[in-house]
Amino acid sequence: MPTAPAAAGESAPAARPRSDWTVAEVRSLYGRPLLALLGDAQAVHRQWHDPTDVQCASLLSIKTGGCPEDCAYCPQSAHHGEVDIAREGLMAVEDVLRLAERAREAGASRFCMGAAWREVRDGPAFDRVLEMVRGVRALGLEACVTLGMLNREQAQRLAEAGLTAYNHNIDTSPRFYPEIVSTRSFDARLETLRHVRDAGIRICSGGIIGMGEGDDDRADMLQVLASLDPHPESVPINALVAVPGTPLEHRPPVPGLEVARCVAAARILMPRARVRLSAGRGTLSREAQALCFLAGANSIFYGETLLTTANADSSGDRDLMEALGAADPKAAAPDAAG
Ligand code: SAM
Ligand code: DTB
Ligand code: SF4
Repeated sequence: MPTAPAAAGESAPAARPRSDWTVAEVRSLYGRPLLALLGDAQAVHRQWHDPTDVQCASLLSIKTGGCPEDCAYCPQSAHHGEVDIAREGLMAVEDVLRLAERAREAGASRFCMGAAWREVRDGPAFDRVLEMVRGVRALGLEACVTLGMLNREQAQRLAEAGLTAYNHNIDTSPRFYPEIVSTRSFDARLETLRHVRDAGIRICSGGIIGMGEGDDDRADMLQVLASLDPHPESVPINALVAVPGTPLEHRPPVPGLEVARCVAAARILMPRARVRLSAGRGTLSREAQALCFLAGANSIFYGETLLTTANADSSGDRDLMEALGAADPKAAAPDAAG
């Protein structure tokens, strides 16, 4: 396997993280022997973060299904008529805030709201989402939304409502992207991220592994994320949840060691980011998850459901956090990073 120049020592806390990684460098890093990669990732992680600090983010689908986009992985696309999913219109503000309060009581520090929209359209629905953002912030929680594509003014309005972060994943490599999404371009994703950044909102952007891409695609996806300057404050690493009725329904689960490799590379490339072990965590063993936390993951989605699929079981998560000596989710406070 190819080896890369020592990565860990390059990232002293005082140094500015690099945004000039080349594709060749990142592919070489990604292909390092796993034990070497994990060791370096752990060293970088300890330089920049408290290793016992694991952020718990809560996720809610505020508008479900019937999305006009054709994303092969997504159960919410209207193109996948065979998926067994109940479409729901945009939720009422009071209902969202009640659930946000409950998530806060359960220990979440960030409340993330997702809508199955291709893009934001100005009007009453967007106004309602702005109201939700203001309400979640008023509860003392960080607020994150993922609403599809945004223009400059919409990003500005979200910033004015107090939004902490905007989630917009690049999903995979530029090369593999057209095999997964046919209704929008990779560049359009980057444009929305520019609008988010220019409005002063933190960026949450990552991707999905296990869709049939190769290691070079995984590396290239991370290279694009690590080329953003500054880096995204949060980087969700999702393992595909293969939902029956989607074109990717028969994809085998991603082995835990591959998730750990991806997390480790993300940690080395983006030392300051919160790397979130996101969808697909429910099928990983406790030991595989522990390896991912050692590799530098420091955030999870906590709660019984993701958007439409089951998440890892919450009581199992509490036991796991206790067994690992990670900070008690109930004591988690909103933080300055991520
Ligand atoms: N519609 C908006 C968009 O696409 O930006 C926001 C919601 S969308 C469901 C948010 C992200 O969830 C996607 O970008 C994708 O990375 C992730 N996602 C969706 N379905 C998934 C699945 N089956 N497995 C893993 N991640 C998934
Ligand atoms: C992210 O990267 N993963 C979350 C969140 N951002 C919005 C979504 C995961 C969705 C998994 C499939 C589902 O539950 O529908
Ligand atoms: Fe729609 Fe987002 Fe799902 Fe794509 S990922 S189908 S844009 S909800």
